[in-house]
Amino acid sequence: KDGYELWLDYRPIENSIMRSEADRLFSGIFFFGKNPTYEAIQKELQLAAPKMTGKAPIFSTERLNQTQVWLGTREELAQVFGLQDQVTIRNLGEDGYWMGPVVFQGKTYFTIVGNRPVGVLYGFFDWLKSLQSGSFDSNKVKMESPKIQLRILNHWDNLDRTVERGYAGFSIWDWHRLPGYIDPRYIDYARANASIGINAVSLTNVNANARILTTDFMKKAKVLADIFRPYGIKVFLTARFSAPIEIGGLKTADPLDPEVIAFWKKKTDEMYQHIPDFGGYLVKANSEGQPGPHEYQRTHAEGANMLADALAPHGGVVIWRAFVYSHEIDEDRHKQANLEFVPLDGKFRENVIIQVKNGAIDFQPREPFHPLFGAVKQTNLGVEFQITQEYLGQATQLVYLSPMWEEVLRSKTFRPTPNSTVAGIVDGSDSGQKLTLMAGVSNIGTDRNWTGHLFGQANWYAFGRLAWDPYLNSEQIAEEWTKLTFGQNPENLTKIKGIMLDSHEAAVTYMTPLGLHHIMGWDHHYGPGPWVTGGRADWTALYYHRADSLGIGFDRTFTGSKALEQYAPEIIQAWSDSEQIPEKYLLWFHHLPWDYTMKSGKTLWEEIGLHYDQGVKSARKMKSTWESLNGAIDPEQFSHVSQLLGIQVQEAEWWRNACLLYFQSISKRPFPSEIEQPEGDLEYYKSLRFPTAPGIRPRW
Ligand code: BDP
Repeated sequence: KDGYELWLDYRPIENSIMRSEADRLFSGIFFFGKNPTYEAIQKELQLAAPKMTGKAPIFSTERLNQTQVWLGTREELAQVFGLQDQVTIRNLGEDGYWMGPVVFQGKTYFTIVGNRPVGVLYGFFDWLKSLQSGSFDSNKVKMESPKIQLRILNHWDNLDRTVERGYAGFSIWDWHRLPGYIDPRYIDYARANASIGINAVSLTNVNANARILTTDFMKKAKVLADIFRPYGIKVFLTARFSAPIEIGGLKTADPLDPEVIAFWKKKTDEMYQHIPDFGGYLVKANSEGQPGPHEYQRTHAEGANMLADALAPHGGVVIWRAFVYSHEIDEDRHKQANLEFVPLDGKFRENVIIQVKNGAIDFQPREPFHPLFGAVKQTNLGVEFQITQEYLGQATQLVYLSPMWEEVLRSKTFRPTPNSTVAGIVDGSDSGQKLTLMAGVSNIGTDRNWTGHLFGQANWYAFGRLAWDPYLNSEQIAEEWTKLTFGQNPENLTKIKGIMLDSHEAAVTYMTPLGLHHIMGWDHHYGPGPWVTGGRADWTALYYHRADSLGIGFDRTFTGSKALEQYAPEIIQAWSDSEQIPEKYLLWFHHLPWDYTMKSGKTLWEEIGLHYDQGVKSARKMKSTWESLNGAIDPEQFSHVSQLLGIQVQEAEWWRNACLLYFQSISKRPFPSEIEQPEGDLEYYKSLRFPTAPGIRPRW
């Protein structure tokens, strides 16, 4: 098994009762209508049924005698039988589905109904999953609808097929051979996304190239949009703010300039001619050198609204990123998004949503939630997670990210209501916002298994599931994915789930324990680099850990950068006290003496050492648990992960040794005696170079 099939690797249903049930149901499938989405369902079943039951499915042409399963929209069913009363789907929104038994003239039909065909598709995938994992019950009614409207993957893919922070090969979008050549991967990609509820994709890097907005590229993007449409997936593109200059021949990109306004209107109208359901633009502006409205003394709102007005007549949306910071501003990078966006609250159009990274710095192994959540009242906010593991061992390390995302989603913001959470803001239940979004920066590439590391697939899967329902728990998601990927064996399941659920804490512990952050290698962010300095300060490790002879950590309290002030009073109160703040965030907000007494009674220096060492032990445990699966799972899967875990253990040791030697050179305290002594000295670790680390920002 090389991993290409992802979680859609249908296999013989193990439970015999379930298998004969599937056999019966697959022998009479009837669709109440005809459309490309139902055709997609048929194709999927043609693929799945023979693998699951050994027989091809039978699609019936009449709805009664031969039929066992009904599929259709509420409207389609109603026209034929007036069945709408049996299925309470009406309130389940555009993407929801109802499935369960429907009795007609004394016979029971297992029925999947949506308000739109795509709801039927989502229900169908859920049904297959329940048959596959042995939990299906034809007498049970199940209703589901996503809590978030836009469940979007953000590809950071360049037009030359390099991928910014991509660790699984090149971009799957073969722009050169589009529109003429359709790579079968495009269809498999759409199937995989639809099966987990992802309904939008931004195809191109946020560090955008204006050429994607030329007619030639629109024609290429159109082909992808046409492929994705039956699967309920809309296409978004990244809009480079300076496109009016670069491809429009204008002298300015000032968002209030009439010619610029006309340029975007015309571009957008043309886009909709090619892609009638085009989703809209994703924009990174005035951040890390990207052009934006600030060049013309205009605000982010003026920039976003100009694009929003061009999209509004077509129903399109502007996704405007809050990841803005400038090295010209002498402010803790942590504070800059709130400084920009809080004063603009209420100034954005209804079809603008601000996409906020989960934390204020940048996809660190662990970050406290971003202070913009809860700080605005009349601005749509979506959350952006990074599925690609830029700062988390890239595609060599097994780090199951769902627990990290869950931690953020469940974080209490205390605003706008005392019980508000990030999830409640993002899904609109606390914030009341109408437009909702969860974005995931894709980890997908041309590698045979799509994500480089087999367990990278679990992160793609988990992202889709959490975007559908941000209140799901990571264990349940891990269990679903593991069953679909490795089968049902309960012993294997317990082991694999255990590895997954421990993996994030393990990585944080051997990389950046106790609230340390951004101490990775220069630029590629691979491996430890706590000594990194020089150049732009807020890209260096020294800026973030602030270790000196007295202690370590970034003081963001009232005595420091005051970033903590951007949170709700309840948080300020608890976190400004080094005794009360959860230790996992300690050095994120406090600069403390090396001899500071921790909850354990040990000194901070000792605890840093013990944490790094514990991280290594956890990585070793993951590896040894995996080794015990030898012979119990597919050999190719086993060997792939086994080898990568071997590297992960070495990297965990590398992190521990490099960081402790470096911090020791500053703290001037001895290694805690119980820790293994490093093999090399600090100079050795500093001398290591990784010129071939993948995913580096292209310089051209
Ligand atoms: C950082 C990446 C950089 C991205 C940037 C972004 O290092 O390559 O361009 O985020 O999100 O994590 O725009």
